[in-house]
Amino acid sequence: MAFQLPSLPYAFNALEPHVDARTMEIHHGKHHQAYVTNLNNAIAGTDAEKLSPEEICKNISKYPAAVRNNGGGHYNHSLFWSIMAPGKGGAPSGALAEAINAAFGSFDNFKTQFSNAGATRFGSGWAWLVSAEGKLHIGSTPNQDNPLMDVSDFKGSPLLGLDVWEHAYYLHYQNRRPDYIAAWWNLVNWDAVAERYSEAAK
Ligand code: MN3
Repeated sequence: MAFQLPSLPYAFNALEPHVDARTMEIHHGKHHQAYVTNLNNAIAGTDAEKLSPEEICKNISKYPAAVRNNGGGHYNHSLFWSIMAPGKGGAPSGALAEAINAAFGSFDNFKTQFSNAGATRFGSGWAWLVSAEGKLHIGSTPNQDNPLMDVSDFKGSPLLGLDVWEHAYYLHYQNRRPDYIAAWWNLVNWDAVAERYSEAAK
């Protein structure tokens, strides 16, 4: 098997009350697992088995839809688990905080714009904070697309991603996507985001 489901770095119930245990169990164990399984099936016997998810995404126009959907799904969810952690939230510091202030005026403005990108993404998709040519940008992508993909209208190095598919929140929040987004800020692991920012700057 080329790709494997990464284990969650915390327990299913660790993100409560903001994201409930049952949602995490299904989201990680069923949804993410299905992306991994379907990606492996879609690339079986091809050269893509030797590539990283990043490399596949950057050349996604060369692949069939099954690779775009499931390769994106695998990359996006792996990132998503890694930028959340229990007892986090708050605000970034250091170079990332300065870059956010420079791009969006203030951390509060950034949060408002990012929340809005997630809330207004029609149907299923993701909200993103990316770094591109030394500047930060907020945007969103449909389905399991992401800003690494050569087919995406919105491009950059993903620093922070928010899953706004209904499967990410419906059990607990039903149709109240904005409530899910508001609660999710309590989980953002800014240390992990800052590490991605410094990697992207290299
Ligand atoms: Mn999801």
